[in-house]
Amino acid sequence: MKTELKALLFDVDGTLADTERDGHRVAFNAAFDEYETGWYWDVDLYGKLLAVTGGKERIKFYAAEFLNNENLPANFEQLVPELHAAKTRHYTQLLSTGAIPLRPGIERLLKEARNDGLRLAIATTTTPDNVSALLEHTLGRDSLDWFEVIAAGDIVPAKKPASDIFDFALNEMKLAPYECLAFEDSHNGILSSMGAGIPTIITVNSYTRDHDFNNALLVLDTLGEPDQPFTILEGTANNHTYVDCALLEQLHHR
Ligand code: XBP
Ligand code: MG
Repeated sequence: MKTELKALLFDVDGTLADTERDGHRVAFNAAFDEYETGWYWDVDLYGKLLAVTGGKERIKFYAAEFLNNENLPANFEQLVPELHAAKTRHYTQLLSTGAIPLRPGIERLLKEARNDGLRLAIATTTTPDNVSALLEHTLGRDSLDWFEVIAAGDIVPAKKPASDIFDFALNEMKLAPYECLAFEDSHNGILSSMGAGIPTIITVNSYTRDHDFNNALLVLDTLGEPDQPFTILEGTANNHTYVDCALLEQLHHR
């Protein structure tokens, strides 16, 4: 018996929008300047730091891996949440300028899915304010209501690659994983979504192009648009050139 596709669950950073290099990274550096830490995360270093999800966790990982203990401020443990709050302020301010657009196909697919009666949710490690700011400044304030659940940040104790954030969203929606599809962009992301048992479609970005996406339903460069076809990196898409609900139904029934 075929199971009906009922819901789409989206990651945010790297999936809805290319936020890491020109968004989060820039905001971390602005916070480091504000607090005069003397730290600077360049594009390459930030790629290494993305191994750890969550901003507070990433700062601690940086300190552990890239700084000598004697270079750490005495009040480091207390400083981390302060730095992170400043980073969130800088990041949401940056988004309010419209600096970061949605990735190709995202707006089109979200609207089509809503029209087709598919339920929508978000599952991300980023701070809830960041999700609201991105949606508000790309799709408009009303778009927050398009998502039945916005599962974000510290709402679960264990961030991706743990499956907790997707488990949380499924539980809130009273859905089984096989009734859904997830959209992710990274190795940690697919470990989380597939850990929750949700078949997953990947759109890569410059930081995640070489990640291991074993068992993804499909790996693409973007979701594509009618006039801007996707490139398939792994899998098959039955002659489709962009991701629409018809393709999602086919993938889901495989
Ligand atoms: C996204 C992240 C986030 C952001 C920073 O991972 O790792 O930590 O970089 O967000 P994913 P905060 O896309 O796999 O959910 O600073 O708000 O924690
Ligand atoms: Mg991501």
